[in-house]
Amino acid sequence: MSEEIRAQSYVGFDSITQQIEHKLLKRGFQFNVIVVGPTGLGKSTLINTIFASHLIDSKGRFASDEPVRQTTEIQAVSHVIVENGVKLRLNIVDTPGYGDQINNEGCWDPIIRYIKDQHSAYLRKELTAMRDRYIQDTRIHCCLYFISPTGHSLRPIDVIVMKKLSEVVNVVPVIAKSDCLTLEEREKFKLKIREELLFNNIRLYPFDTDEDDEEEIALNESMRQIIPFAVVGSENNVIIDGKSVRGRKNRWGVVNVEDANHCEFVHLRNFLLRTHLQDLIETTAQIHYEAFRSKQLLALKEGVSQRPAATQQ
Ligand SMILES: Nc1nc2c(ncn2[C@@H]2O[C@H](COP(=O)(O)OP(=O)(O)OP(=O)(O)O)[C@@H](O)[C@H]2O)c(=O)[nH]1
Ligand SMILES: [Mg+2]
Repeated sequence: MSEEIRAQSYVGFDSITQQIEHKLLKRGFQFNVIVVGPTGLGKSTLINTIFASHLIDSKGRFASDEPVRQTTEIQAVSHVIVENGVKLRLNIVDTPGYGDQINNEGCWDPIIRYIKDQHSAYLRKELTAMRDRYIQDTRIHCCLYFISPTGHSLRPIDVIVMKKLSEVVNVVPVIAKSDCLTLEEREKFKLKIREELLFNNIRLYPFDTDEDDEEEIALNESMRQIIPFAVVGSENNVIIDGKSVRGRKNRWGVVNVEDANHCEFVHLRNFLLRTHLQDLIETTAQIHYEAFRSKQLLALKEGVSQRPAATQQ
């Protein structure tokens, strides 16, 4: 085709990408994260560290400057954060840590129930005759699972809870308080955890799909080489080389949370917000919610077909 003919036949549908972008920017995005794990491992602290610069309260100070308190109930907090005109509605669900009781049997039930309840609420809204144009999405897109920095192996309860969670949500494991481990201990522990996950047949996020191109598959593979992220959280700043940075002082020195040589906090934040945000949202809808939805609808259908004919109309 000559240039001239091509120019004449141009109708402009390639602008659809700008049209979509315009709509999406107006609508904004929703991202819901839950933190789960044994008590006192720094779940509340890490969440505040990830979104630290954004979670400024009305008095202009960091919202959680007050001392961290033990979390006693499942608690969802919403924030709207904006970067370069992109609006992200963030739901952060903090959960009480478990592990204090001698018998921890069933301690994960309220968390699984909470995640399923969000699927159920979405399904109900989807099934109403006059459904909303945009259903408010409270489905959990990512579950950060906190592993204790023992340096040995996963505890039986970690295996049970991660297995249960991975059936309903994207699970991303992190080694909490990794400043308690030396770099060698940390690497050994990570290998051990990966082995144990494999042994126990726990399939964690990210998943490769048929749609993924080579680049996406390579990115996922490189993430699997890092996961579980060895993180350090802090709500306070420390002075390093004359600069105030988010960090912790311990017996051996100072840890700069944002320094990739000190811990993998930045890798985790990039993974959640820069590289896998959209995929976490999509995977939730296409895999976890879809499985829930089809199970519910099939059960409903079976219920109907088992009812006596007279009551079926
Ligand atoms: N060394 C070290 N301490 C940390 C880290 N993160 C948090 N802490 C400390 O650990 C304590 C508990 O932190 P929280 O964030 O309350 O822990 P949590 O997991 O939310 O605890 P629960 O709500 O009781 O389940 C606090 O004193 C934190 O300062 C970390 O990365 N390294
Ligand atoms: Mg807490």
